[in-house]
Amino acid sequence: MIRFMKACLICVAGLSPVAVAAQMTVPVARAATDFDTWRDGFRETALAAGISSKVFDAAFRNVRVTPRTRTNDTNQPEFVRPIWEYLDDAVSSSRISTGRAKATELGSLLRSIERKYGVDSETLLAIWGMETNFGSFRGTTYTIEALANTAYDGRRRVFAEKELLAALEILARGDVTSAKMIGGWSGAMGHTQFMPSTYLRYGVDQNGDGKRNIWANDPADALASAANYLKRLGWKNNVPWGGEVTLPEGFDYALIGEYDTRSASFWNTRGVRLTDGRKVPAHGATALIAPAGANGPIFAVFPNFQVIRQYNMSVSYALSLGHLSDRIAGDKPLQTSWPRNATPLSRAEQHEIQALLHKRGFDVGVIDGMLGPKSIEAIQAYQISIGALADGYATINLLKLLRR
Ligand SMILES: [Ca+2]
Repeated sequence: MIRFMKACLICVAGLSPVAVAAQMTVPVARAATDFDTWRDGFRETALAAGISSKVFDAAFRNVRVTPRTRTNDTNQPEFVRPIWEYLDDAVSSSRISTGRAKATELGSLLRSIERKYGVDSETLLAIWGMETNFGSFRGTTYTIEALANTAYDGRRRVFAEKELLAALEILARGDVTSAKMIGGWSGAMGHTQFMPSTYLRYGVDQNGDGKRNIWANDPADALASAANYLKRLGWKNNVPWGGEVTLPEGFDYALIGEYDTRSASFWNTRGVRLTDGRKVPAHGATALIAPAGANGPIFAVFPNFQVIRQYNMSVSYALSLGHLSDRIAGDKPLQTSWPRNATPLSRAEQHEIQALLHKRGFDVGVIDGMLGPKSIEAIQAYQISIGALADGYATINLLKLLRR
């Protein structure tokens, strides 16, 4: 284990994964044999799927077990990161200012993408900023090696092997050479961190050189590809994703919930307002979400929010992306502060909350330690049943109540 951690420090220091693997002694020597077994089996799958042996063997020529991929994959944080910490990083002042600078620098490119795909430049800049800090952290891992390690590791084998087949198809087409197919350890590639299957489906050639090149320093193809993806997911141009709102005294918190969509007039009649005092604008099905409960900011979210959620399933990601795009466009920071002194819950405690709610007959959906919209609804139902404020927010106190 100590050896493993040392190896990881070495790889942070900049040695290539292959060099790191070469320095590992006993554990890797054993694992490598198993890796070869996995690779030979997957080779048959790939050949049956139409990948030529020439493409496969060239793509896998120096691919080894890499401690980088495996440690990153297994060292998921034990505590669930509070949404405000996520937003602090994602919507930092330097990211906002870089986004504004890029808006000027790449104005004509962004306008041409917007005309073609109907996705505004601030949203694209926010994606670019969130994914790779505007292209500055596009990863250093050979995508085949990244995915091969995930597949070999076993826990996400089906997913990783499907993406590997897509990556091999990209190489077979000659869209990029294996030397240039570089990305993150998860297998996401280029400026907007597309998985290989996403690239095959949504990648486009924006700069007109006949190739869909999301790996180049020129971000044109990657940004247009992200715009194309959002468009295909149903993005509506010139419509906000949502906005922070204020609630009137005595508001019924049971109405809050991502699945509980209503018309703007429904919310306006009940006294909901944007933080600048304006009425909630009519942009179709609108829900209210309270990601940190009644003591944090509340948001009205429109259909574009759901488009972002399909792009990346995390609510923290979707809110950060939306808010970053607003800030790049010149909007103010959030008006309500987050409950920053709240004790973060661990994945295990969230799991326990779900299990205890389930035991009491509340439908939490899948009991997986992740509190999605279904679990939030179950918390609200429980809160209503005990006469508490139904904001759906999971806290240590809620867990203590459930344990009784
Ligand atoms: Ca191109």
